Amino acid sequence: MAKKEFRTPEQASADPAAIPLLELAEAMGVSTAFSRADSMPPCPIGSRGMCCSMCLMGPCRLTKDGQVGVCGATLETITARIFARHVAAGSAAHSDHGRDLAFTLRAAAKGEAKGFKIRDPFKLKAVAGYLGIPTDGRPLNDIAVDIADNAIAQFGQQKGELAYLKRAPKKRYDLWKELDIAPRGIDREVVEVMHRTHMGDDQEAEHILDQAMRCALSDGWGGSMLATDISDILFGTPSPLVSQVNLGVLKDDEVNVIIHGHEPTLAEMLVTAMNDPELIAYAKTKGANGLNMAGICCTSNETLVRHGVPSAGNFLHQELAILTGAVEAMVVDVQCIMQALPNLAGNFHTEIITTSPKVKIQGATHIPFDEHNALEVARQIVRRAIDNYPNRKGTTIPDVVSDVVPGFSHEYINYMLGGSFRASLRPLNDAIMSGRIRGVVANVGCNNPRVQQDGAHNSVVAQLLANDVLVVETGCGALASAKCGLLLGEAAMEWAGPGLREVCEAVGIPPVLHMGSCVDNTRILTVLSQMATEGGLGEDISDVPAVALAPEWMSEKAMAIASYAAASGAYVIMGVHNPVDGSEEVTRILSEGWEEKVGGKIEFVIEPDEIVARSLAHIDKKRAALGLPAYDPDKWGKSGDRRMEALLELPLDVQAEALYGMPVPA
Ligand code: XCC
Ligand code: SF4
Repeated sequence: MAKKEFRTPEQASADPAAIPLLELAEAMGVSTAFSRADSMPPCPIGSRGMCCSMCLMGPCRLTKDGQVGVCGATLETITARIFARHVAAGSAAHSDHGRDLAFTLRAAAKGEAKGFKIRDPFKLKAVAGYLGIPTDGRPLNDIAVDIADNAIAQFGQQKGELAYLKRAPKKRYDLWKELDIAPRGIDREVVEVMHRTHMGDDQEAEHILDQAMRCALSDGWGGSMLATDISDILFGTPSPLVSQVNLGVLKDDEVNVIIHGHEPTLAEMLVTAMNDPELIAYAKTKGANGLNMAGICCTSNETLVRHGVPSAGNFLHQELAILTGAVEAMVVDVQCIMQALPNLAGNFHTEIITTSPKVKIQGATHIPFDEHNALEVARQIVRRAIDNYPNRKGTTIPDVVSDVVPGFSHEYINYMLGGSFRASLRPLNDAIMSGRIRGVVANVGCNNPRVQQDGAHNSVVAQLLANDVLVVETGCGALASAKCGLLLGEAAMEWAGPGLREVCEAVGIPPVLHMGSCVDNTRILTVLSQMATEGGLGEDISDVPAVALAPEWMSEKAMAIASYAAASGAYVIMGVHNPVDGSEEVTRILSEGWEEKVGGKIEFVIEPDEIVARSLAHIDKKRAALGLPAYDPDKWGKSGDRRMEALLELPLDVQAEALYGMPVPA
């Protein structure tokens, strides 16, 4: 066997904050996901979707086309089954998060969840409207109980269809009905994937993958969309604010509490507890100057976009944060939490605290909460963190932070483009139609230690901006852009092409919009639906010059998102490697097959340059199909701030003549 190759820190991460900490890990002789990935290459059979373990006659490891499992299953059946199960797990994770929020909303409205209340009555009424719940003259809490009950019922619904499907363009909705992939109930679709992929059931790849689409749609237009909506009702709909991102947000002289995972519920209460004067005073008695909260992954995105709680970074920063030695408590809830954390934390004073009744990790302290006692539990956790502060030894906090302006909900994008009285996406559609903006790309998804951290995210986003593509982001992709300064109006404008820059300057937005956490990819579905129905960009999501990317994905949730995006009509490109590579037929179904069927598709493309090339080609193809002018960067950049800058270089009288049409009097 060839000797294992370990990457240098610079090869492992594009983020300068990661470098000193990866060096420290090496010096300490402790492993991280980066080094573990180097020392354990992926299984060559499993990574291509060729290992079936769905019954005990196997596992059957197929190595070439034509081979079959003990039961006779072909490679395409096996690969499709594995893909579908990943989609089911991802959908289950997102949707279960939505379910818990529905229960929290119910408890809050009934006055049974101390600290929680309805923060956004406008959103409450909008959601009631989608669900057909009357609002006129009714107390907010009564409406909220009805919304919660309706949402909870959609999880267990057996027949009919999910209420939010009608939020898609009519053409899309009709297509789902016609193809019989309109999801009936959220839990039902997950269960049906599990059933159909059990040994001896559905054995036609395309048919299995149809159910994968239906299951994913129940996440995108069901569980995840409800999670976003209910979070907005309970915690507020995001609007832009200023904050900071990267490990430099940790404070050398304060008690650092990191929240990590996905659900905003406990994190919201931690925000309250961390601002409690009594607890701040208590921290001072332990020699700390105050309390500092920061996030990792999507719990971070939730609190970043709503409260401006700084983010310590994305997925691959979770271990690096502990390596700073400055974290008193890392409070985790659900999803994307590495089991390596407690072991690594054992080298420092950091306490890992699991808080979800669903997640226990050996070596971590378990302090479970539910919506009824979240505030109390949050206070208890903060107290523990403070008590841990005197145990801190040396720290290595990289002096790296970026300013960010996150918080672009679809409501805010409408408002900012149209104003409060005529909120609409009209100006965005117009800008795309004129060609100032070439198209829209959603860059989302994880980090994956198999590829350089943030390397692909940064590369594709920079190239897309230069090509006048407006970029919207969520999840760890958004945090990657945040860390490299792309989520800030002025600095990021330097990256934008001339047309995109004009539009962003006119509206006052950065060219990369942070729209929230992974479940908030549903905000992107809403924007795309609205673009498709606003006029001028066709009448379905598949008509819009838009692409979705996950260049560094790793989680099953990313597969669910990719599948619902494709089933909604989007072209999705995923990086890293092709998990269905073992079957040419399954690779074909997900791309050409789905494109013929639903107008959207999934392709796996590793090279960032190729991802960009395919994205631009797709955008241009859609522009041409809509009869829009071909993209021409030379047409733009002669107005807006660029024009002002050029003007300011000229003699004063020329400036005045250009600006006011008359020379300045001497
Ligand atoms: Fe997890 Fe949502 Fe992926 Fe990041 S991006 S690694 S899923 S935290 Ni959704
Ligand atoms: Fe093997 Fe078939 Fe069992 Fe899969 S279901 S493990 S292919 S025998």
